[in-house]
Amino acid sequence: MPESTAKKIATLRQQIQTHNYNYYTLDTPTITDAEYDRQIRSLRTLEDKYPQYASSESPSQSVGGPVLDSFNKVPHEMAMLSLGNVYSEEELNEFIERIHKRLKNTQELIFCVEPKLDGLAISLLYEQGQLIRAATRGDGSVGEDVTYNVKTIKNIPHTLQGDNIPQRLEVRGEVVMPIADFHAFNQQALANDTKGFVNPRNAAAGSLRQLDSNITAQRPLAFYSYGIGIIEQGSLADSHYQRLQQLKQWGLPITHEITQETDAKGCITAYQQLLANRPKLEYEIDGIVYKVDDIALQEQLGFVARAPRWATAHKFPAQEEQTQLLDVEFQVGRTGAITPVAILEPVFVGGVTVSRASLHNADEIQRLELKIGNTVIIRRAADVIPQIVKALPGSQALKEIIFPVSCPVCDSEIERIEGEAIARCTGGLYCAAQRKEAIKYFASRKAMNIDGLGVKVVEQLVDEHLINNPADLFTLNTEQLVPLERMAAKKAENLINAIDQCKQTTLAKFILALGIREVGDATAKNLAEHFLTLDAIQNADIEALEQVDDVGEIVAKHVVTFFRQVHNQEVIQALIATGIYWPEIQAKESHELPLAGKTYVLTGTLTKMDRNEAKLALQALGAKVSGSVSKKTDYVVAGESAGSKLTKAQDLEISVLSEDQLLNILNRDF
Ligand code: 5U1
Repeated sequence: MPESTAKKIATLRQQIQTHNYNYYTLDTPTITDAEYDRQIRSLRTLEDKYPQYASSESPSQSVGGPVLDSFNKVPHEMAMLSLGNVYSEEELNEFIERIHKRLKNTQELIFCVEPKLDGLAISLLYEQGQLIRAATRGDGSVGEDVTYNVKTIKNIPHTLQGDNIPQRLEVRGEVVMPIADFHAFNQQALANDTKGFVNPRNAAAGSLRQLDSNITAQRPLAFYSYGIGIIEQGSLADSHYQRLQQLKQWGLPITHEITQETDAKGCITAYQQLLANRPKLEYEIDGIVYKVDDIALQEQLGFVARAPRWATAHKFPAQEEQTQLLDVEFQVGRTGAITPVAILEPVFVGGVTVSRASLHNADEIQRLELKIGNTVIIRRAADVIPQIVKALPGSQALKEIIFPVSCPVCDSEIERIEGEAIARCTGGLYCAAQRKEAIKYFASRKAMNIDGLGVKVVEQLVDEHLINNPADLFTLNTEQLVPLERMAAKKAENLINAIDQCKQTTLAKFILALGIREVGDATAKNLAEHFLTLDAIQNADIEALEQVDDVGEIVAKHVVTFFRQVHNQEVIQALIATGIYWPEIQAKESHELPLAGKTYVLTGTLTKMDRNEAKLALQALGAKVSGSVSKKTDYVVAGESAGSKLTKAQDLEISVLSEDQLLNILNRDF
């Protein structure tokens, strides 16, 4: 074994510890993440190759340890206490009053004021500057040994840096999952179809209490110190605030919002400032802690009933409460999106009374396994809309939640495209919820181009009940318009003329103006040129629609469903009855093209051109290209990994072409 190996390992460990300190304590990394990863990898490679140098203190150990059967019990040498609470300025004054009384003095007190993190309390034991054990709080007297797990938390130093480090030092603090990491973790869980966590606190607790520390190592946890337990053979400052600064010097993280305040007034100002800043903090907090700063006074005050007399927590309004799910309503948005909304027994949470919460879509109801009558947990983090995070397991369930099949506003069909989360009402022209948007779109420049019928005018016309759908525009007269805001007689007259003039249009613009989902101007033009008449488009089935350039299965379904709605048909008839007209479209002389009258289906992966290119090239030669195989199909072009369409073609004895055969046809000199 080369003599320099031990030295190499020691140097790498030292370098990595310095980078950890620079990154986590000083917030000023001096190397890139990639370089840091390279150093960790080099160290691990050496440690794997020369196991005689393995050390539990090595920074490489922050990837996890052996899988345990259970956690060992750890008796705390000094009990881990809990905190009393105050809920108002008055109660804070009483707390301070009690301290003055006990100390038998009235001199001004200095308080160290810290955010109260909403995580999991732990104790870290350092001997000769090395982290040798980490334990949960447990019942305050006995905790659980979570050393392997804690060593994976990136901002916890395995070795303290600097001078005057006591021989034995117990540091206490909170493990949290930062809010941004919590959201990213849940997002990933959703994508992987695995369970996420209800809130950052549960995420921290669930991640830390893993018997396999390799799992903990993959969780984005962070630690912040708030106090000291045992100190042996070493002395520390006699101010709590200074002690926290000392911990920071040694490489232990502390929160950024720690201040020193004088008496109640300063404490209350700090409370209000922290509460206002709460939405911007990187970690979740549930209050503020006021501590007598002078350690000698702390010792004089002592404890009562397992809580110190020298400290108290001032809680913020709770961000989670439980209540009952009374019902679910289905709201229809401006674009027809159907949103389930939970109706709740009103509950005070996050500083406001909440009686409704969006359930977003049908998948969310399923994910939460929600039933009417359930007791649910409502979460309203500051400035965030209220959310149902969980139904309490085993709570009463009175009724299933049934997603409607027809629109609760206009009774048109509700459509949900496979793979899309949102369900939508298809009564675009008629539905009262979509009225304003439908009319604005109808009148817009690229559709019917009604000059002077802007967004504001449409809104007033609908609000004043002068129109309910686009056809009603053609019944308006100047007398009805003049009383509207900023509508002089001349303007009203111009608008009536513009409405009248728009009647002369094109079939493509009329189709576009109907506002069918995913039918933009190019698709509307293709539909018009392909089918030539409105009747033909209205009567086309999915297969026929799929013959049109740029129309796939989804758009074809939207078109069919739109025209199937009786209410939409009625509005279209009313529009035509107003005298809207367009010039007849001449059919393109496609029968003269070489592939006229032939229907092709493309399936599987084409390697020499993409599917759309092939479709356009075939259409340019007069062929129809369909998305599905039927008796009407003449040829199926089968690319790599062709599946059910190829099988169907074989069953129906339809000619199957390879990609090369297709290329021969496209390149032929007709
Ligand atoms: N910031 C902070 N949180 N926290 C929690 N300080 C703090 N101190 C605590 C607890 C339970 O207890 C000591 C005062 C004993």
